[in-house]
Amino acid sequence: MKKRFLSFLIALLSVFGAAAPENLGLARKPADKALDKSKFQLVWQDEFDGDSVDWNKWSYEWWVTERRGGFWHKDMLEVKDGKLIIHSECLDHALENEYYEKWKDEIDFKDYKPGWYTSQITTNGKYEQKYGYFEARCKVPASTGMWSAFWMMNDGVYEIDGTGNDGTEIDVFESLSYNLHRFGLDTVESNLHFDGYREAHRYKHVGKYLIKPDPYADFVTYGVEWNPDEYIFYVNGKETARSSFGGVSDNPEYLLLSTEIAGNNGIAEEDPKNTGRMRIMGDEHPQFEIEYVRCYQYKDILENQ
Ligand SMILES: [Ca+2]
Ligand SMILES: [Ca+2]
Repeated sequence: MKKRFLSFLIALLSVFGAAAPENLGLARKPADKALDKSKFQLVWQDEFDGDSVDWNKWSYEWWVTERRGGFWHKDMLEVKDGKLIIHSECLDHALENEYYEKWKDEIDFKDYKPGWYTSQITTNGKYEQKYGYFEARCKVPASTGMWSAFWMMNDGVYEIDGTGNDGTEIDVFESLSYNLHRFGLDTVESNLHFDGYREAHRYKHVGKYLIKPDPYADFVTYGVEWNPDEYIFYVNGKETARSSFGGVSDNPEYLLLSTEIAGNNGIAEEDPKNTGRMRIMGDEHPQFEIEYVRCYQYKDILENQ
């Protein structure tokens, strides 16, 4: 009996042992390899030191109002105490759309309705960069169903050519996993996407990480190094994962910071992994707080320009 149980246990372990942790959706601890910042030079930054968003650096305007289970609205952005804050709040009335006349004829245009409001901000049209090191220091909202991210994009992401060379969505980090982990551990993750978001869409889950201190309670530094060979992801200056999946993007990309709400058609409902209803965990006004965003370029590249 004992022996049979032992062989069962060994069989079970070999099944789990055969799969990489990320394929099982399990979190892993960041590796210890430190980022070498000496090879970079700071070329763009926002420390959020003012009392409003610097619209010379950032852009809000987009025809997208409804986003999953909530709405993106400019009024949910605030710069205060040296930080950019993306607020999230459930409102019993629709906010006004200052871009209504401009965007109302877009195919997917939707009016604002009562519900969960949050926001996004991007450097699209203001700043983009090819290769380098990109870093943000932030604290993500501790709420099931809230999905905050620091990510990079360009229009080439939608071009279908079987590679990510023309553009890859680089998700430096995403907070998809608050209170969703089966062992009660909160994680963040990094992902890559290219060739649009329909049939040809290709995607790699680069990694999922347990981080100390808790990224849902404390500020954490997230970064990605991007060069012609690969993307290298960092948390608090330590390497977490690297990938060249699908070929590395060789087009300049812009930055985005955003929060999305679980659900569909503007109705907040289930969290992204269908583990339960949208739940605000102890805070009715969750905040995605960003201390700074900094972009660095390789000194080698700058010297050869
Ligand atoms: Ca700051
Ligand atoms: Ca492509």
